[in-house]
Amino acid sequence: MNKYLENHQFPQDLKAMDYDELELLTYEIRDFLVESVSKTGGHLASNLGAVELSIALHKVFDSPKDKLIWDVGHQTYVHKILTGRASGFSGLRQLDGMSGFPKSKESPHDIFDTGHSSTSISLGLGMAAARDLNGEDYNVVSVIGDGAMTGGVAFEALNNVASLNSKMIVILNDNEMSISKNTGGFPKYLSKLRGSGKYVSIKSQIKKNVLKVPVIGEGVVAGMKHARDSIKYAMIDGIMFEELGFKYFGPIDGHDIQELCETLELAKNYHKPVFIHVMTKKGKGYSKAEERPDMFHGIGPFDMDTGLPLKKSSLPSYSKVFGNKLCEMAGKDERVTAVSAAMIDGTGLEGFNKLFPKRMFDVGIAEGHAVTFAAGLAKAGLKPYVAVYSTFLQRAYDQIIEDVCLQELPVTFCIDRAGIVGADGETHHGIFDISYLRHIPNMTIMAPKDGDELEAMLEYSLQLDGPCAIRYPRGSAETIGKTNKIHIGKSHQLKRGTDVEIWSVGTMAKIVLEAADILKSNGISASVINAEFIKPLDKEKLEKSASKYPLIVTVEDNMVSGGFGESVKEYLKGNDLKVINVGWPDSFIEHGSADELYKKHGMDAQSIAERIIKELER
Ligand SMILES: Cc1ncc(C[n+]2csc(CCOP(=O)(O)OP(=O)(O)O)c2C)c(N)n1
Repeated sequence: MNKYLENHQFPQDLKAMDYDELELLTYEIRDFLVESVSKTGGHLASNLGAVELSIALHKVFDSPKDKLIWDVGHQTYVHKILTGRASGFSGLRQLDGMSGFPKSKESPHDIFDTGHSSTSISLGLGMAAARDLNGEDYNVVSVIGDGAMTGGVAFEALNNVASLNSKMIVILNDNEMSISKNTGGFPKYLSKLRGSGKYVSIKSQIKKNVLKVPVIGEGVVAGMKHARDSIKYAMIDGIMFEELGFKYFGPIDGHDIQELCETLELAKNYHKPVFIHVMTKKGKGYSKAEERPDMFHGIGPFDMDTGLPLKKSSLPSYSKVFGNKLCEMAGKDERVTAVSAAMIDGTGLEGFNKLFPKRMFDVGIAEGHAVTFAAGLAKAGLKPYVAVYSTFLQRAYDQIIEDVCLQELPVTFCIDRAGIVGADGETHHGIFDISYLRHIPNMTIMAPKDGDELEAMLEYSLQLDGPCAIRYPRGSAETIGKTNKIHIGKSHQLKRGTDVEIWSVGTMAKIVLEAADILKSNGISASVINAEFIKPLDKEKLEKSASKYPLIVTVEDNMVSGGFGESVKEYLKGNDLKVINVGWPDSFIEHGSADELYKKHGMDAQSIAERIIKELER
């Protein structure tokens, strides 16, 4: 059935294939992608759009000697197929299975472990500069999407290209989409380039430009004789990329393999930085993904015929609870505004965007800017809510300190995907935020045990006149007992007990209550506290507990290092009791389901209970 996928060794066999065979290969790859991602879930639409580009790159370049660097890395499935990893797709994103992102430990063809956006040009430029210093000879190619190009880091790198002038190739994979429609001035500029119509023939323009180049000029022009006359390039003098020190080729059709290969050959032989603008269609070849590229950006297992997800929880997600509550608050308070860094849908703000479009600010993939922009809103009297995934807020650490906390501005960080996120793995787990926020002066940090408490905390945040963060996880919002009124720095007891006290942070309450049940069946009576506030600590309650229990255990979905538990330990230092901190260890946590990872790392109910039993036996 799979004539090419099964019977060839990639990438080497690509070199001998003609364009017709490569075309047939695109069909096999697309079928393979849709079928396997429908079973495992994953990033489908971006990969369907990058099939021809990935094939052309592996045909023209010699990976891993030549360095192919993929921005974000969610679009590397075809690259994985073409580097001998098709068989890994049955275990894609599963524990001990193949990662959904590039991993240098997985293959020498994966140059860098990526997951966060907009870094590929910086990395490529760094490698190109090192290559030149080392006197080596290989190509460096950075592939970046139009969404990722909205990130400031990408612009910093572009700015640096002119000073270094190292030979490298940047390929802009422009599908006019970030996760949803791309926004801002740069995408508008790209759309102008696409519609400029200033196409000129390859021969006259490239000859004109390339012949100026000593040493290689003649050779390149000779090579061009093989290029088809039909290829068009827009070599528009004075366009932004040219001004930045690149030779600009494009826009070209990213689904025409021959056009791609011929352009890449030219770029390979060019002596200066080259910028190739490639037009692709997100979701190409699978109608459901072409119609809803946003939905198929990242999707769980789905039915191939209908395109509908196989599993759907009857409970709302935390993102949904947040989005709905913010709409309610915005209806009553005109100061309420929302800021997103290209993640309106993921953070549950699509309803807010519809109801309050003027108060919804999507700033592009620009977390640092999002935070300072929110500081500006707050400074001018508004009440901004920055909805952002925990892992991506890492980008804005300095802005949080300098522009929000130092200024004591009432910006509320609604930190989604806090804790373990599962299949996206190392680059995406939100397990650092307590550690990177807790030590910042003026910051209040809360974590709800369930959806009702998330609503209560959001409501409470309205009256706070300073920086505040509310962290909540990926997934469905189950109700865990009753929700109390929120008071600054006040925790509440979820279960009474006499032998040990467990302080639970946020939604770990569910696992902690299960652990308490296991303890009970082992004759141990455990008190369970819902911390509610990570900062400030409920010092009064902690002091009482310290005099009552020989053992206090803290449980949080964050690194132990710098986490809530360490602040409890520090506060209770000198008391005659033991404090044990349960959280993620000092290592990067792999991909897998949340339940599997909790178990593997001693954070499931059974492991927590066993650890407590052992400790009490000592
Ligand atoms: C710093 C950071 N913020 C947000 C994201 C989430 N994210 C992953 S892919 C993506 C859109 C990327 O768009 P583009 O680069 O155009 O690639 P496409 O998926 O359209 O091929 C976003 C916002 C991220 N990976 N990194």
